[in-house]
Amino acid sequence: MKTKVTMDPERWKAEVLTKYPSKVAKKRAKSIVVNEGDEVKQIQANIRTIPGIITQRGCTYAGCKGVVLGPTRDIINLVHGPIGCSFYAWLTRRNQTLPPTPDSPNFMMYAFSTDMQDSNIVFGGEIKLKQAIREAFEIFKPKNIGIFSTCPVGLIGDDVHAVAREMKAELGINIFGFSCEGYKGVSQSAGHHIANNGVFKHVVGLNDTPVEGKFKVNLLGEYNIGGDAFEIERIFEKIGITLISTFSGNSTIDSFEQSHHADLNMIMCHRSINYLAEMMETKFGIPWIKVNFIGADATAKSLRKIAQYFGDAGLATKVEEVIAEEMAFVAKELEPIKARTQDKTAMLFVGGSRAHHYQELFNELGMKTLSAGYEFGHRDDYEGRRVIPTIQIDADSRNIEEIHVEADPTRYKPRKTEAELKALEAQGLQFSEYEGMMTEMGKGALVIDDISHYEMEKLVEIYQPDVFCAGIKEKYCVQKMGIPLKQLHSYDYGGPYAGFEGAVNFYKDIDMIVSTSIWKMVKAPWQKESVIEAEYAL
Ligand code: CFM
Repeated sequence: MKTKVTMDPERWKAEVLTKYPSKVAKKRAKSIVVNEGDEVKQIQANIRTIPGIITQRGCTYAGCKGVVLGPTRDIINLVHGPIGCSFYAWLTRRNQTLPPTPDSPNFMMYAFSTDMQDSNIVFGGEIKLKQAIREAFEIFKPKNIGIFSTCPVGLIGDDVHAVAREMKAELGINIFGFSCEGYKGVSQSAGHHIANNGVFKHVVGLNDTPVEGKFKVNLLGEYNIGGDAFEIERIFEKIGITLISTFSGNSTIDSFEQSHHADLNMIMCHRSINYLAEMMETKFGIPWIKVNFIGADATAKSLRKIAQYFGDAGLATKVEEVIAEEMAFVAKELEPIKARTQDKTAMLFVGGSRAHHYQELFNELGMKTLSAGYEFGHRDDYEGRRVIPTIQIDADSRNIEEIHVEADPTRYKPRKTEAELKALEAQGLQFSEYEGMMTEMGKGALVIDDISHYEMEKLVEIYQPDVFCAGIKEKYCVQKMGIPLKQLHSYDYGGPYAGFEGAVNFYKDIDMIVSTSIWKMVKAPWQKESVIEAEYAL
């Protein structure tokens, strides 16, 4: 077994910070925290990346168009902007969808853009936007069109909302706009919030036709990367849980319109969608709980929470039956793998929830998470929602509309009485709560927000994890350092990793990754043979 260099994490932090100019070091120091274990320390998050630092982050438009609305198939997501922004968002996120019939509306394989040119930037792009909407309507006859603003749209002042209203009246379909210009926030996180607001204002609750089912739920913050939603749907169907809508993996606008009929909202990715759950609770009276279907144990735990909430003996029995059956399969698959993965180490730097959720799967494999962080999580995603009242609202956050929501005069219906909620809480079911990543991480783990490329290289160099989890931008840099990288945004075209079958897929993939030394054997040409160097002679 290889011996690993271990450096005290506080020393690692101090050494890394010495390489920055003093002002930068002071700022970065607050975003790098050595986890205490019992007491959660404060971490700085959701602030601007320091110019010049290579960040993992994406833009606000990516969070709105790509992340939240991207996986919804029956809407034309029209990008108002230069073509590059569309190309960037075109099927790069690997969310899958399954239309019920071959001719059900599905526009996900297309990229729609107004393809703004210089003249549109100078003279305005609203006319071109209207033409694009008419053209898209004529060709595809969609029931819904969403307009997504890219940076220049905000800079020149095109009013996408006015265009949306005008075209909605002209064409008689639902059309709405998002002011999700890339620069609107410090990361994609702002785009999530803007998308939540838009979907809530323009879609949720439009269809009052009742939905059949005894246990009706919505799943929020599940985006069907690599088919995750299909596995979760399989489990729900097996149990008899009616999933009205997933925001937004394998989803339709039609299902969002009926989502207010659910009796429980479950949040997977807290960062991207907690706003919608809060607003639906205020307006319709639907309580929300935090769940996690990444990890077999976590899946079982989440299913038990659903059974506990509904308090139905038949449902509870069925849940236990399904867990027993699925876990028998999981345990059988895990056993031989765990012998190889036990005590190996991992690092996770992804988005705003997976860096936390995937630690569950590594725990199941007997692997230790040495370091983890989000690209754009907020303090509540690290420290738990209890810190929300203490988070200072800065100008960047104020930039994003907070919509005022009230109870719907006719449709608000509390799903449980106060006494019932209290009783459930006494049994350990937490409502409107997320405890964050840090409470579940070990003492001494390095928690780093918006990690810089330099910090990532230093982590890999010093701690030599057996696997580093991040995205495509990090992949080849880390692998060139001899450490395998597993993409947790796209799954490297593998997956699903959610639920029980997904957990087994993940065990197998990680087993292969940590059991090979191939990346250590790969040497760049200049590392194995002499090279000729030359200089310019002036
Ligand atoms: Fe939520 Fe996501 Fe994530 Fe996210 Fe994302 Fe994603 Fe992600 Mo890539 S919504 S925060 S903005 S779980 S696209 S499906 S994988 S960074 S950790």
